[in-house]
Amino acid sequence: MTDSADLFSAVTHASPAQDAIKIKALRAQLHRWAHEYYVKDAPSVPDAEYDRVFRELQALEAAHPDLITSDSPTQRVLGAVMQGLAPVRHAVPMLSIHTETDTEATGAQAFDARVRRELGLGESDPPVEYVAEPKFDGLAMSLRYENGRLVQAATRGDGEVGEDVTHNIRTIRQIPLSLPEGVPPLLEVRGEVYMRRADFDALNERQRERGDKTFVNPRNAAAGAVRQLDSGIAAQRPLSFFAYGLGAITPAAEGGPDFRTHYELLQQIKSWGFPVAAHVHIALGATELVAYHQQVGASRDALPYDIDGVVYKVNRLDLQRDLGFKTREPRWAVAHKYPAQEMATRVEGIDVQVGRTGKLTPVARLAPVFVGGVTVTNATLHNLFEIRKKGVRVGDTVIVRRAGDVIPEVVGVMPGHRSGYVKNFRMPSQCPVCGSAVVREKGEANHRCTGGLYCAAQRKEAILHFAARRAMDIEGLGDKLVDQLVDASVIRTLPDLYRMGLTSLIALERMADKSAQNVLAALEKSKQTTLPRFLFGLGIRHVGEATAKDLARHFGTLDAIMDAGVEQLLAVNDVGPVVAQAIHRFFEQPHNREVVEQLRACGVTWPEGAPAAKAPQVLAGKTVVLTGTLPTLSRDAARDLLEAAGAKVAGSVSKKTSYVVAGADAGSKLARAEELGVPVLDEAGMLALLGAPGACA
Ligand code: 5U1
Repeated sequence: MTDSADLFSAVTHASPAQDAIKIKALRAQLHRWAHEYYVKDAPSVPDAEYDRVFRELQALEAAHPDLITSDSPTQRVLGAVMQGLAPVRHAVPMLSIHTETDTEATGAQAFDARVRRELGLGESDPPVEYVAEPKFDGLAMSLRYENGRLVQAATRGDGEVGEDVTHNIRTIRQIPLSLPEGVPPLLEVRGEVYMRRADFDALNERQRERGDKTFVNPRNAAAGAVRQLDSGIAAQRPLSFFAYGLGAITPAAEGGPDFRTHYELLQQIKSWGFPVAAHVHIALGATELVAYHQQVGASRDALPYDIDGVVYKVNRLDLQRDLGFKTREPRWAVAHKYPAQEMATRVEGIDVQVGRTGKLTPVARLAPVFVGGVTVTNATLHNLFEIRKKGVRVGDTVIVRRAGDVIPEVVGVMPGHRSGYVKNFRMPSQCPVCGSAVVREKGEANHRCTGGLYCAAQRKEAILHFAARRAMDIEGLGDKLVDQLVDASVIRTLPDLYRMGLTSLIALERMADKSAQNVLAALEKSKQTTLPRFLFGLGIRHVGEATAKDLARHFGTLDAIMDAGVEQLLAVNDVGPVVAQAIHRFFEQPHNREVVEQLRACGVTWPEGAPAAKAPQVLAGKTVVLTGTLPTLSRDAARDLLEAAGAKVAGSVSKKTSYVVAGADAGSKLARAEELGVPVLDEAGMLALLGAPGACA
């Protein structure tokens, strides 16, 4: 028996004919779910369910390789590495589009006037009907379907001959590999492959973390991905697609569709399963085109993708035919641009900013430049390695990019613009805000300030973390109040929380007497805490709840932890060199130690003692899900008890869940447990399992 047959036998014992039917059904289901997820943005099943069905299909296909078809969802990444990209002659040339860069009104008016003139329309004739669409900043693509199957994807190239990039385009989940019944036997869908801004940012962040080259903008990242020879690489670069037109298609005389308007054509493309922009709009005459340009321009920053303009097209296809072409550009369409999102300017200095989490970011101070619709004077350089990689120095002329609401960034240096010798930028060794030591962890690109509790830049974040439910659990001390307290200089460091009185609280805007008293009561209550909560609340890098618990269990007292060397810290369960270094460095900073001492002096206390004996690990290897409100235990207390007994507490129910502990008003998790036959316990059942006598409120 082969491996694949082994795999298969685990799935089903059905006959090959039944498997073939099942394979077809699973593919249809996966196609539908992928369309809902990637095209409609409306997922109808959890990812885990998609993965389960995908694996089921994979197993069935492994058992019946002869039934694998190129349009199966399992075949998006084929794994083959191409030798080069083959040329493809387009059946219908891929046209480019004439660009108007004029101001809003004149660009649209000039186009409308030209169309009217060429159509021989007079002043008394009604306005021309147009379709207005966003112009995506990506890469034009032609997708050829034969008998409903994707057979070829080609770039525009010179308009006549492009490159075959089918292997990469197949990895784009928004692009259907097969189309519904009834599509024309020959169909070429044309549109733009692009990268969403969030996907671009995440990709660059990953590149940065790995120390790899970052991409200049989403268009370049998309273009690079599309032209990869290895589709495995393209699959890791998240691409998207919008359709905006057709190329070759079965003629109406041979049973193909007979569209009357461009709008109708777009609706049909959409119903075949392709993403079409939501902002497509029918506009009457120049006035409505101008309004569209302004409206889309105003929301440009909020769009999840880059657009560099809008496109106006005459809606009636018979009028398009009348207008015809001029060289490679249609006379019936025009692109009307927006201000550029990338501009060149001079770096006048490099400052260092400290973020809320202590990260140091070098920021280029720039000669003011109008980019992406605003005047920019600062742009992020991300970190020292980015500066080195891009070779940015003070005095250089650089390209600045500002797209959407994201922080403007320096994406590259214009060669040959450096005047004379300028020193390389160096990161400061002390935090420019608080003077604490600056460190960079091994393998990390970012430098950080170590004065977490003391540094003014990190104050708000440190207080919020300290007050969080899983840390000191100070009810009522949220985002807004912390902002007010820090901005009004009531609080500078954590101990100030316990020093402030009613007067300073009620002096804050919109702070009622009762709320102020509640906050003070919550602060007072928080003074009685546990060592793990306090340790976690300090916000030491890499010290999450679990590590805080391990440290408390191992050392027993805070002083023992504060005085521990790296070697001693390494002896703690799950503490590796990076975490040990971070803890040691944190307590090495006199500022941080001082804050801890002051907190103790303010009355923050916890039971200390010898390293605690480990509770019996009666739930080792078990996964438990908590749902609903338990009669006596808080969610955190229940979690603590379960974890102390060795259980893993998870957020969702699966077949692997050992128990669900359900309280009042338990919802879908309880239903799911019952559906899967997972044992359900109440609080008493859980305590019995732990061998605990009970819990008080
Ligand atoms: N939305 C859209 N973008 N775009 C680009 N439509 C559109 N049409 C194009 C191009 C190059 O060309 C046709 C007018 C041929």
